[in-house]
Amino acid sequence: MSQMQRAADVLRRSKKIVFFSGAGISAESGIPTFRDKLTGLWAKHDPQRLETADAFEENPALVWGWYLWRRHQVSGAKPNPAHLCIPRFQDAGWEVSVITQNIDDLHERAGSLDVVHVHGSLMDAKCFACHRPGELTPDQLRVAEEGQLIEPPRCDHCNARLRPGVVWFREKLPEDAWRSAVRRVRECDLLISVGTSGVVMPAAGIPEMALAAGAAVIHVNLEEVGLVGADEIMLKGSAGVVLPALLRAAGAEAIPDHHSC
Ligand code: BV8
Ligand code: ZN
Repeated sequence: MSQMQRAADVLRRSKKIVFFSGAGISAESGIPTFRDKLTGLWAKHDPQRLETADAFEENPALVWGWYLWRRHQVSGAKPNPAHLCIPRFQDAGWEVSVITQNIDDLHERAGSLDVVHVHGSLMDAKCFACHRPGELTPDQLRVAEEGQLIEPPRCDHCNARLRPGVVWFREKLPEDAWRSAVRRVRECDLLISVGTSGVVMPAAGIPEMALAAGAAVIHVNLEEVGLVGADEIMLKGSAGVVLPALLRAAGAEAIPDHHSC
């Protein structure tokens, strides 16, 4: 029995599915993954270095400029067949939720209704000091070119700098997001991990958490990921091809046989 047939079998026997996604699911939308080299001004920077409160304190204009550029890239991108396929699992009758490490809004723009962002969102800004949310005007969102240094706006309440509403390294994950992620993982029958290198903790522990709770786990990735349990299945390939193929293999006949699921 092929891995795809095994996966379709497990899917047919499942009711509650969690899709756990990383940067790889947005790659086919043209959003660089963390494994891709940074380009432009940031080429000489290591994302893990830029994604810290220290880097923001040291050079707020560099970090704010980088996030504005990433937000600009995302607003110019479109959900790809992988994002678009996930709501079709819901249409076909499965109970679906998404837990994403990504800070883009491509899952939402693809029509996914239950999306948990464990690492925050590019669309949010908050005060670096008092943590109150900050509203950005269209003018404050304007970024002319890659690599522009942009001084962040100030908090209306305490006048400290605004920062991106994302989780940086050595920062706690948002309690409510993490709690709802854990609940969904513990209640699911199947977790489909899509496009993640599984390095950054505690999010990277989610597939193991699903296995420990008795769920099956399907990995969708261009590369083989290390399987630890008998209940793990590896579907190698790009997410935009594999997810539609999985849905068809599970006999969700309603889905027309074209790429965008
Ligand atoms: C925490 C938001 C503690 C921002 C991100 C030492 C010192 C300090 C901390 C640590 C330490 N050692 C470990 C830690 C913990 C640290 C950590 O895990 N570090 C790693 C590097 C070892 N974690 C933290 O710091 C976390 N916080 O621990 O706090 C604490 C506890 C209590 C109280 C106070 C503090 C916070 C981590 C969150 C960091 N923020 N993002 C932003 O995006 O700018 S992480 C960011 O990187 C992503 O969110 C994601 O999590 C990670 C990147 O991983 P992926 O998404 O998987 O992307 P990647 O490019 O790596 O891989 C892409 C994959 O897709 C590949 O496998 C590729 O093959 C595949 N692919 C590509 N194309 C396709 C595809 N697959 C299918 N189809 C395709 N087309
Ligand atoms: Zn403030």
